[in-house]
Amino acid sequence: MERTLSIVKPDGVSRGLIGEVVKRLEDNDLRIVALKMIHMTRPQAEGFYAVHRQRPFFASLTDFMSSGPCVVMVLEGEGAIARYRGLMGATNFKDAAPGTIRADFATDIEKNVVHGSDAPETAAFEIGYFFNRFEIVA
Ligand code: 3AN
Repeated sequence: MERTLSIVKPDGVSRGLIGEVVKRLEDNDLRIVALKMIHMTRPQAEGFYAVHRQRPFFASLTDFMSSGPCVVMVLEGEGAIARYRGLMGATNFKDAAPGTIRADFATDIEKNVVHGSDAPETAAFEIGYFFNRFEIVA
């Protein structure tokens, strides 16, 4: 069993896509074991994306991620990290495979509806960033 962090980003929340994302998770056997809505401050978004601090899009990305509420979830399942990234599609929606969340809904490389952890180490950091162990169901 593997766990991964999923975020419905501010564009996904404001466009009414929470249910659409949740439906795809449930249909694909990614069990939601924690879920909440948050509105990050800019410093909180900067902490979350600290690995991207040197990237040219860091200021814009953290501005966007703190611009409105997000839904953060912990997903559990066999190969959850790769399977959820498969459902999300490529970072740039123009490269995302047909039928993926980003191909179907993203409008922009930055405003791309969802986030998912990319490796076990990042999943552990990202889950711990938002959830304590009492908030994750067994
Ligand atoms: P992913 O979310 O697909 O794992 P990362 O981790 O490379 O992608 O990038 C984190 C976030 O930064 C992306 N979800 C996207 O919002 C933003 N981003 C990535 N690359 C760019 C870019 N070239 N220009 C603007 N924003 C970007």
